[in-house]
Amino acid sequence: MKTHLLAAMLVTLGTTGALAHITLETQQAPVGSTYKAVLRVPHGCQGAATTKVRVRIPEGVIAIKPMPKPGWTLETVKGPYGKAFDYYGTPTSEGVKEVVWSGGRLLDEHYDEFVLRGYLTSDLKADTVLYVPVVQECEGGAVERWIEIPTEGKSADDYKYPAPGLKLTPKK
Ligand SMILES: [Cu+2]
Repeated sequence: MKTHLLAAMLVTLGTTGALAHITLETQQAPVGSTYKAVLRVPHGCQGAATTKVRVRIPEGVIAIKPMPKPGWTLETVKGPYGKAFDYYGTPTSEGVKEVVWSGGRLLDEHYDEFVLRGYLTSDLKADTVLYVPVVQECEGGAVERWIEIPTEGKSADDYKYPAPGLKLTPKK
């Protein structure tokens, strides 16, 4: 009886573990619009508590404003973009390229969300998927890199650590 229960639990954990990746709450948005990215962190690193979440801002996403999080230190890394993007008539050639929340402690058995806003420039291609690489660091030095970007013909399901994806739709 006990063995059965344990086996069933292991099967369940295995399944949810594979499905419970770091994902974006809203997985579709038009180019040429402001997008609120809610990153869902459903578990730690194989049982270890999450202590840092690093988000790399993809090229073409500008005017980033991360939401501060109580209990976490918020930092941004700024730098030049590959080109100047139009931001409501203002050419914008540099800005936030990475957002880091650190110093908190999100237990493996808990769930949390990390939020930022950004402008999806019209230079981004509609009808493609924009991937947002995220690195999750945990207690004890464990790291989970959600940075795998599916090659053509594959989907996030084909990967163990897919980057969260956002389907870009045509400008409204
Ligand atoms: Cu997972």
